[in-house]
Amino acid sequence: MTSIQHDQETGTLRFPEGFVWGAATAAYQIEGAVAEDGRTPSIWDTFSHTPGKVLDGDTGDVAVDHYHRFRSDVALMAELGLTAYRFSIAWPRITPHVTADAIGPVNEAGLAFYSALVDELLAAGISPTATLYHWDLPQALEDAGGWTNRATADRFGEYAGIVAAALGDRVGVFTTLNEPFCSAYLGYACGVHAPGRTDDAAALAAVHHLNLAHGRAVAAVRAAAPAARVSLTLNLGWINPATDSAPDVDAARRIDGLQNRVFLDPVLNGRYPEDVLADTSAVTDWSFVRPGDLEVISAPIDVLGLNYYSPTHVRHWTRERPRESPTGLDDGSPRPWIAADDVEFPTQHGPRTEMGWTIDPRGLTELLLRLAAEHPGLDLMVTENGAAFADVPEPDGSVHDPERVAYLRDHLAAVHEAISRGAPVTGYYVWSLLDNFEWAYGYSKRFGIVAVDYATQQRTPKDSAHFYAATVRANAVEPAPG
Ligand code: IFM
Repeated sequence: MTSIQHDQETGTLRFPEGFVWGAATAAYQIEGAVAEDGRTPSIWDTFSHTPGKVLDGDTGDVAVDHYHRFRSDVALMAELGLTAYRFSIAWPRITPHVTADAIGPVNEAGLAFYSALVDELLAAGISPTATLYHWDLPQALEDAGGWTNRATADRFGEYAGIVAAALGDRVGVFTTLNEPFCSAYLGYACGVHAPGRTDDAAALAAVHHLNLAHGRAVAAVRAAAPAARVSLTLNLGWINPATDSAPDVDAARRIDGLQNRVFLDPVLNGRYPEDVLADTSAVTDWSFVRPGDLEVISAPIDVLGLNYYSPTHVRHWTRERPRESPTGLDDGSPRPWIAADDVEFPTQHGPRTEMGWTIDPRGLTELLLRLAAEHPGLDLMVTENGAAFADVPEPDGSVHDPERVAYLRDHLAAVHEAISRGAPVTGYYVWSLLDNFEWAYGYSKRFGIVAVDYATQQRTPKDSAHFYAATVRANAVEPAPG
């Protein structure tokens, strides 16, 4: 890559030549067609059909019908000038009869769907990046313990090999897991995501088995598709202690351990952080980590994906006052933060997105610089970044979303800043291409740069899509007008 520029006179931020400009989605959030082509239920089908789990009882049954509309969706991406598209593959479409003991027969119809998608992308000049796991675990595996069962990691490696063998001649990057933090802690500790369990020990077993699954998948993809690059995507936290007092700094250390280092260290350094093992020793003895596991987990990867939305502010909780959570006072329901009862997340003032998430692009710069400093030589990608806002369509369907435009502009400037300070960031994927099923929030939160009318499935690029397209075209971010 050539060096980047910041035009001091115009304020234009020019990105390196060859910078990858993409958009990201995930299978359960967009595909629909949950009972077609031989696909069997995932944990998200079960969870979303369980009353009370998803807002308004929304499900991904139809989602934005991408399964049937993928050709026109790819045409839309081409109109926006995207150079890459990050999508995920629904495991239950590929091996619908997997059990804890055996992967079962391959579903050729499921593979054919993704193969056609990849061909359509390539024909449009868009590079496919395939995520192998974005949370839709086959329900049969959950019935056998899900991510608490080591066999799930073994089956995941086999599934990864099947996908890589089928698509590896055309897919340049395979990402093993998306945000294992969410799979483990939101799924098994606080239960707000599928499978909805609330068991801290199970969540830590899930952490390890997800890490092991990643390692098994790296080996399988390397064997089946030696030319492909392999990556892992983490939603890392930029963790700020409220003060530099020892208790606040220790609160930050704990959250950094649970959110960041429990994934980064085994994958990139071949060990679990001693302090996390000590902090959680009353919950589990970590005996699920077996000899040889860390060698598997730490097989080299080519790219690390970072998903960033919002900063994390922490403070030691003294128990003398009600504890705060990021979006208001803690209501006492289960938390994802295992063995960190004395940590609270003080409310921040200033702008927020519709999710209630504080907006602070500095975290993106700082995380990229941290990764570059701690893991030199590893390519970095921003694999998700974006914002939900309460879009109000005009009568003609157009959507003016100045807050999202500002969010994207500021976060792209933060990426530019990181690159200019030496971070090897090779691409950026906006979350998300389309409005879609936002997990426990159902369809109530819109992250897309393209609006979707859920009644008609009509797609309409928002102002943010036009802003992004102009950015991609220029390979540069222009300053805000005025
Ligand atoms: O929609 C999700 C996505 O599936 C994973 N990363 C965060 C996004 C916004 O919550």
